Amino acid sequence: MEPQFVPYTDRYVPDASPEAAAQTFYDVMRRRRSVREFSDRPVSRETIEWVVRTATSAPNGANKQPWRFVAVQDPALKREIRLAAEEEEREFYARRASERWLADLAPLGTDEDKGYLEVAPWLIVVFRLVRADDGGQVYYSDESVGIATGFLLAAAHHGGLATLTHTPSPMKFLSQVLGRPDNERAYMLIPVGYPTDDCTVPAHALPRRPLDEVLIFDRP
Ligand code: IYR
Repeated sequence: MEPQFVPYTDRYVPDASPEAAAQTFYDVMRRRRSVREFSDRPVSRETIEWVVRTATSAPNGANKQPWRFVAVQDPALKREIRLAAEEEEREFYARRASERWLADLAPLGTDEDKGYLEVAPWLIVVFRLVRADDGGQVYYSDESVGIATGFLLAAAHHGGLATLTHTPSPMKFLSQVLGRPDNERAYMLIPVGYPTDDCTVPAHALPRRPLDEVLIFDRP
């Protein structure tokens, strides 16, 4: 197909300088914390639609958009997902995880109890397409879905909502419970909602490494 181009006119121009605008965004994003204590305060379907719409605006391989988002609100379905996830997690904590992995998780205080999967008003399950629905190729689907998921987390946070990047492994049960076709692979399970009033988060995740450790300009 011949390439066609259109003028890039709908540009986003911040009100502030790049330095100030980038810092303002940092001040928003640095306050995102993964939350495991959700309240049952409702979140509208329209909010979920905007958040997922933002995710679908992500750059991706050859614009194949190799993703699918299943937003679960039905209590019976959330319960099914919780029970199946807890089954995997029990196996993980009792047998699958190495001693080293468990030691690395200790500061987070996580365990196989995933009660929040029933409390959060929404569970967004992100699926990655390994083939298009018509059997066609997709490209860089891991990278594409990772970027889209990042957009989703940022959009939810920007809207004042808490999220958790939950990856019970293996996640095949999500395809079964949600009746997804076999060109889709569960990628991440993301509870979305509000933290409880007395919500706590692990101190362990802060502070972040200093910038000069992770950002190198040119050649050292
Ligand atoms: N999936 C398990 C274990 C777990 C693994 C990592 I890496 C984390 O950062 C947090 C938890 C669970 O959700 O408990």
